[in-house]
Amino acid sequence: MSVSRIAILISGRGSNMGTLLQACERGELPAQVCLVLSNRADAEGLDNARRAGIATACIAHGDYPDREAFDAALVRRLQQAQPDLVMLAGFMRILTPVFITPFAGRLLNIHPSLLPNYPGLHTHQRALDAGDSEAGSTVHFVTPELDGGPPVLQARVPILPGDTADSLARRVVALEHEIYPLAALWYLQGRLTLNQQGAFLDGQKIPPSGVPYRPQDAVRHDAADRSNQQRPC
Ligand code: NHR
Ligand code: GAR
Repeated sequence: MSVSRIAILISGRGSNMGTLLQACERGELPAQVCLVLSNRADAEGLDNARRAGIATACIAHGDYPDREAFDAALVRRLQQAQPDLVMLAGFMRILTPVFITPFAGRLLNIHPSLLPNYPGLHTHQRALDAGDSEAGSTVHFVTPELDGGPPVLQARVPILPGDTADSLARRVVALEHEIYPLAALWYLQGRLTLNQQGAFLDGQKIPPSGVPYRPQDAVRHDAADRSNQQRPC
């Protein structure tokens, strides 16, 4: 398979970005990260990307008069990098069709809830407040409807007694580090597509909550080893 180009948009820590970089470096993804783009100059993830020798850019939303002008600047910079796939990884600005239209069908987000539950912000606190027994994360195609694009892949974690939003976020993000590279692999292999009817994996319509994640499908060698220990074959 030829080497594809992934662009990643971040606003903060960038731990999901880090696992995607690592998967590319280890050859687990047939891709290179062609650009890491942040809307915040102080995003921790930018430093990590620079240290890894990845091209980075910062486009500060405050420098633009409105969302559309900001989005147009993002599009211009991204188009220079010629990505095959654009991945939002903790990117915190709502995007308008000015951004989404040029990348429709090759734009993914990872959202820390069991979509369609809890689109938007503060997902973990909302799950705790509702007394839910499970939380999780969903990879979905991005459309103009916030966190409303077709789900691709979903992982669940239990909510445990004494959990706080922080403890729950830690449990969820550990699984995000497995599912986001896997969704990227499916996309780069040409197995994952979006059309007017929704999201498809291997020609099959993906269910409304996404494909349920199975640890044995993990891209990471060490994650796969762990699941083999749980399920000897
Ligand atoms: N844009 C569109 N059109 N569709 C989606 O599905 C998007 C999107 C932009 C970002 C990520 C999303 C998440 O996973 C995402 C999905 C930011 C907000 C938000 O309210 C909500 C959801 C997401 C990202 N942002 C505030 C805003 O005014 C700013 C909040 C802040 O800066 O802290 O843009 O959760
Ligand atoms: C992740 O849990 C991601 O799902 C969530 O923020 C975290 C980012 O972590 N995304 C959003 O809340 C988007 N609004 P990271 O920066 O370490 O990858």
